Amino acid sequence: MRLSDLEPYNPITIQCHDNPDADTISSGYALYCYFKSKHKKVRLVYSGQNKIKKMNLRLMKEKLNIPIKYIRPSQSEAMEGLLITVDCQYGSGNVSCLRAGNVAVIDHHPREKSGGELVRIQPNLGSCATLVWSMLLEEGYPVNEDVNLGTALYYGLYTDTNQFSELFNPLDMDMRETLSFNKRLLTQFRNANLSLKELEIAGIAMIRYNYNDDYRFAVIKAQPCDPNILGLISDFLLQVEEIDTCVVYNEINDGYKFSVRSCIKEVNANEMAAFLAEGIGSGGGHDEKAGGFISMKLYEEHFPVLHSEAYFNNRMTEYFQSYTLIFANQTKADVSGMQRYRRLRQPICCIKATDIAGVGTQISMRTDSGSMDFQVEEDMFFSVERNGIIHFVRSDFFRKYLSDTGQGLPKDYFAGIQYTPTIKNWSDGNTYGIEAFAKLCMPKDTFNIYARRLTSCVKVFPKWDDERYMRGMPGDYLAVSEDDLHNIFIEPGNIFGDNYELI
Ligand SMILES: [Mn+2]
Repeated sequence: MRLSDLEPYNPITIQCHDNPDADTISSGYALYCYFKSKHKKVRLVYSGQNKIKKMNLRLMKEKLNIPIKYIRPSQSEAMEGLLITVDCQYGSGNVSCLRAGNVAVIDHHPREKSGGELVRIQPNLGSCATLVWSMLLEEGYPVNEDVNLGTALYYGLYTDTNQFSELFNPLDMDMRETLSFNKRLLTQFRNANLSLKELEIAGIAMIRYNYNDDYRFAVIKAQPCDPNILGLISDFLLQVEEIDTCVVYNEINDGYKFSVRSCIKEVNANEMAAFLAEGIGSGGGHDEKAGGFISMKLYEEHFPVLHSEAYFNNRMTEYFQSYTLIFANQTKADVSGMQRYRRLRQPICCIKATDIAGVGTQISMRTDSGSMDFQVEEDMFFSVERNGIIHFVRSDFFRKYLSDTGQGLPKDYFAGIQYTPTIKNWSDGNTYGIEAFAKLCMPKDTFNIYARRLTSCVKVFPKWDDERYMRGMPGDYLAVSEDDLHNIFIEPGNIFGDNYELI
């Protein structure tokens, strides 16, 4: 669904979720601006038991002139025209149900109900603000001419991603860098983020930790509060000597919002967050900081009688029991039970860093499957697979196994993924499509491996990097180079058949 699909309707009511936060307000406001520009009769409303009280939100409303109005849940006569729920889904527990003939949903939470034509849900985005921003751009709306709107959207993303620390989606990053916003106002909002009550909640939460000494993790449940407190507590917890990883969560907006932290190289927080939310929500982030959201409805369907504290503790334990570790430097692979494969001569996208910019330039490469930030060095190479996975390729490896075909990237190379990979050059501020620098390379057929399909999770610290592991899940392949049994690595299952053939 695009915004232009909603233009036939008039009047239009935009509804934020109850107990609105900065994200729902900014997303609603952006829609308000859009439909105003289309000369619609628009209202921006919220309902529920509580009116907006928090100082940062009151400031936001006031300083940015956001015309959001409170309406009582009881006074809801059937809505004329169209009702759009934003940052929430019509019929969910966190949004008072206003009666309406036509309903549209724009949200970044896990989908709770199927059906509905006027629905746009992208649960992997850090904020709903990002989703609305991208929808405005789709219609050519001049977002950057309106600093108030830019400030609102920026603050929406800022608060929904724990001050950007849990932000990981490439589109979120693009928005963060592109918006024009008022810095002074943001500082003001930021410094009115917490109330004294929330200070107390943070303090109480910290003394009620749950500690697992087998796996050195802590779990904390906080009372309902600003989600930024979850990040604050979890950052603090990691400084405790006995704690390696932690999850801090609370119940908010009809679900559980949580922050995850890890300070050990054996656990990437983003994977732990995804594991905690698997099947009932969404989670992600970075190696050290990540977060997520679990839908209450889906949680109750899956775990009707399980207390949330038990869920998080069990699930953390399961996480630690779910994988085996391989340190390739110290391990000579046992290839019995493995089969021999030849790497097919399938072209692969490669990039030479100095083709992008001069040595020393700061670069960000972004795809659906992650991002890579680096400083350009002489003789530095990357490969980007069709599914968006980026690998750093050592130059001696590049020369030994790959040759440049001299051709550009075929148009359909990234056809299977959503976000078309980009490269950002931080010295000139420009963003480019990856194809501008891509070399289509061909593997030399000198590369044979032993491999076996995994039936459980394995983390391999490869020979060339004992700080970062490659993770293999059931269905992926554990692979070993034929000529070096210490060269152990993971090949993703979904593209293994395209890249290798049995010898
Ligand atoms: Mn949100």
